[in-house]
Amino acid sequence: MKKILVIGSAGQIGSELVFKLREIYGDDNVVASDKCPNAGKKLQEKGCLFEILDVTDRDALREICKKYEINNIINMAAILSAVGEKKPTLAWDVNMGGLLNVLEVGRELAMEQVLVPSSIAAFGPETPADNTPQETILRPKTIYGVTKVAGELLGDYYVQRFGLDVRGLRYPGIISNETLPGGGTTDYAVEIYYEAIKNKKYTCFVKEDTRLPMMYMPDCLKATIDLFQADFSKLKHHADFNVGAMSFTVGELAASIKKYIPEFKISYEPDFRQDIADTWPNSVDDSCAREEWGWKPSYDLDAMTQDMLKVIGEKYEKGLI
Ligand code: VAH
Repeated sequence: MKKILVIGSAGQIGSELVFKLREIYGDDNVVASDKCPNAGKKLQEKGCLFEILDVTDRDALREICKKYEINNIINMAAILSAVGEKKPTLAWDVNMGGLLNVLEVGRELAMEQVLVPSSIAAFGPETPADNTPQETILRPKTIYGVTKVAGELLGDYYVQRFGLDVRGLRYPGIISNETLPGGGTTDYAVEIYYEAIKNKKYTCFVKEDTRLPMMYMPDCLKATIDLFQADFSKLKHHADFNVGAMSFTVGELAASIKKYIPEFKISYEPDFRQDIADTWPNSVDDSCAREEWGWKPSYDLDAMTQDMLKVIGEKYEKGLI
């Protein structure tokens, strides 16, 4: 029986992954955790098992794993790229200190699996930008990217040195309508939909021709669970799978929205996050994920835009946003 601990359950991905895992493995076999007590209240109101946990506290992590007999950990706790550039030592402490705690507790308690996501932020300006290969130059220019490269290497080390089953995906920008992202460079691709519904206009903090790999949350959850459920013996890679779904510029995103909200207006005021976005690829080659565990995305830009505008529009009508 899998008993799964999700760390960072208040975050953009964690807050939806918890419910997907509960559907598959049963409500009593998924424990949500986060350092944010308020998030815990919301999750508990929805019936989730919840524990307050700061991923940098190894003893607390170990106690929770023992209390619930956890045998699988999914760690979604992270300081993302934009906040990381403002607080680099915090990003290191959470992203690396937290990861080491998860790997060590996973090793000590002989976990079945530890899933620790990476990001396209692991790539840098020297990396081939189009159809970025699985094996390539990893010289990121953000502390977030540094922690993602180091995290991939540390995860793979725990596989080969201790035989711990560690897996991870290089998430692209993730777009969703449940929990707002917190402090990423790709947040514009979420904000734009909310502003289009509420104000019919948006001022974007990166330029119109900024092209990045992106993925809709349903595909993000599908990729995460497909990798989580994959046969370990078929994996040639472990903590660093490229996964792709789509790649678009801000201009293309705005045009997709205008198909449904013709009066939508966008303007551009690039800030420091433009410099981060400029170091990331335009698109990725995810053939290894497709070959090793059958990855296949479902959503393209227009399908995502239709669903985002529908769900956010309904929330707006109900006065929820
Ligand atoms: C960020 N949303 O913008 C994250 C993600 C690829 C970007 O890792 O920092």
